[in-house]
Amino acid sequence: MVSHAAHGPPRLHRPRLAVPKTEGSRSIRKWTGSWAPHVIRSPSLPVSDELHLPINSDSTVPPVIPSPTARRKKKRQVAVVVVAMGVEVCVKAAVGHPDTLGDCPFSQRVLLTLEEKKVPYEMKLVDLQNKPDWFLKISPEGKVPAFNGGDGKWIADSDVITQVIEEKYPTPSLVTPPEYASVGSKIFSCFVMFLKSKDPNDGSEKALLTELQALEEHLKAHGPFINGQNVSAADLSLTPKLFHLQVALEHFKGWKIPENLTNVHSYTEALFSRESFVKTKPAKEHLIAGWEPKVNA
Ligand SMILES: N[C@@H](CCC(=O)N[C@@H](CS)C(=O)NCC(=O)O)C(=O)O
Repeated sequence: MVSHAAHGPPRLHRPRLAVPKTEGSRSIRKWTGSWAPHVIRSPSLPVSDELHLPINSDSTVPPVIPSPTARRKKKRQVAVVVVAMGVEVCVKAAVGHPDTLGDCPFSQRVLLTLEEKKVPYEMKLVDLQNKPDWFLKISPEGKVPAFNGGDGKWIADSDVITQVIEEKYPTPSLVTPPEYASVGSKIFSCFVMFLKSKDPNDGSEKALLTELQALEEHLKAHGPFINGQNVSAADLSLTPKLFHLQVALEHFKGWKIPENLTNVHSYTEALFSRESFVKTKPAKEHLIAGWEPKVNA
């Protein structure tokens, strides 16, 4: 994974080509300029078919030998190389640490989806405190995640992005059956209400417990995951939110998910220890730093 914390997408330059003297019937061209050659975006090529091109100045471009007539007519030639653009995702950088992955659960949801499907991607960290111009151009609302599937078109919103990823990379399927799609969907808003609440009697804790209890019952009947034996999109949406809930409520309120919700506990343990999650999770201190201003507002 490559991150471009403070910089935008790499600029593309036309190469400077030197056409050396003809050696016998072959003409060898060498790159004399810096990378990169003129690029044609080719969304039709799958990422795995990306062409790996010579990139140092000594590299030899496979010779294209024009006929003598063509050579006379066309003195200057431009090499055109086809490169498949890869998947790119803009995600939140940690507060105060623009080079470190941050604590956006919606960004993590997208990363989890790509990781579970083993789609290679380039991650671009965005400092939301200081949004760069290149980011505001591709995400006018200034929100992460933003996703480019390789065709240069940027899309926002994790609901839309994960749907697009599912359509483009259907294997393994992460489709959640419609009847289970909203399981756990109110937990995050209830958690935020309770976290920000300064009134212990405003019902926000009870509302969160009701939602966690509903998840417990669903998992008991259909688990271990929302859609049974296999992880699906609903789990990948909920897991980062449950991580925020667990870390932030313990830190700010000394509150933990009740022990009797055993299925919820097994669920979070199973998901938090998955490779995809370990690879994409925020550090606890960054998650806490992300919530601090909202809790103390
Ligand atoms: N509904 C959006 C929510 C995305 C969102 O709210 N992202 C937050 C970061 S977690 C954001 O970019 N906020 C803009 C800001 O903080 O300036 C999604 O699912 O992608």
